Amino acid sequence: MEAKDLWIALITRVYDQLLYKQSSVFAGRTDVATVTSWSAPIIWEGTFDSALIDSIYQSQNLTIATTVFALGKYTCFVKDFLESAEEHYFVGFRVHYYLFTDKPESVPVVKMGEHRSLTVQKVQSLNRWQDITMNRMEKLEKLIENELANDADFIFCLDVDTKFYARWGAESLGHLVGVIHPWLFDVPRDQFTYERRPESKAYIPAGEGDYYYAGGAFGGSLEDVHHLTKTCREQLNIDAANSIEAVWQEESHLNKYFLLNKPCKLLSPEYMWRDINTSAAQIKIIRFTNVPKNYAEVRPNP
Ligand code: UD2
Repeated sequence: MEAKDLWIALITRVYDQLLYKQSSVFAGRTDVATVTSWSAPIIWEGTFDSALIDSIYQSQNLTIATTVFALGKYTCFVKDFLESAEEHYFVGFRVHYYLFTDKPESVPVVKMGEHRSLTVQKVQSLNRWQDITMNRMEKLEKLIENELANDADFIFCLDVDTKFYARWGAESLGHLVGVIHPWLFDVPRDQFTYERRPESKAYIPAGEGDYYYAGGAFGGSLEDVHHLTKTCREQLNIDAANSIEAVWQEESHLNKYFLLNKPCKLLSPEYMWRDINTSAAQIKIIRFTNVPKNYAEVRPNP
């Protein structure tokens, strides 16, 4: 064989191996759907190259605003949330946490990395957990409107009774991003716990809906998340005026919003799992998970 042929054979072999690596490592999940019917990617372990993603986004000097609410006894979750976020969440990026609490004095001091900061905002205490969770939409809408314009490029809005265990990085960025709910990712659509009463603005009729999204994590560009939070706040207000509260409060309205405004990227339940001690065949890595809690102990009302 001539040197030239040898060279071509070698190149072809390397190329094939690269292709194999691409297909097996980055598109090799046949056990789960990795794209929606509107061509949005669904991010699972094994569908992206974290080093490549970081190299693309890190040069852009992005700031990720990240919001959490800790009212009443939920302040007990703040330390683990922040400490674990510092270890795993957008490492190497600028992150500005905004913590809304009725007890700023009980916010623990957590050492922040370079270009990472925490702003604590005092909010009024509320007597019903349902009001606390629903009220977040209005607070987020106002935060984006009044404070974030020159301070962030993207925003993620997260539950606080949670903990990071592995990378959550730039693979999650997009202009409108939802997380598939950890309890409803592998059940038929007719079991989704959408609001089913036509009287509510969150109503989704049987036979409709794409996914069931978690209320505890969503994000995107400031503009898109502003539109989302404003719309959900308006719909929640209309429901309140009509004396109806959707079955899962703002999560029901979020699901209605995502039905009408399709997210450009979906994060798998790796990004909001049930509990670190629970497993499922499809979950190869737990990135972010709920922390088990005694509802009767931490919530202000049953
Ligand atoms: C689900 C959703 C949650 C919300 C709720 C319906 C997930 C993982 N969680 O969780 O986002 O949509 O259903 O309303 O998708 N909070 C306080 N103090 C309180 C009560 C709540 O600060 O006394 C805040 C806190 O940030 C907490 C969040 O509200 O993380 C959601 O409350 P939850 O975790 O009790 O709601 P849960 O578990 O039903």
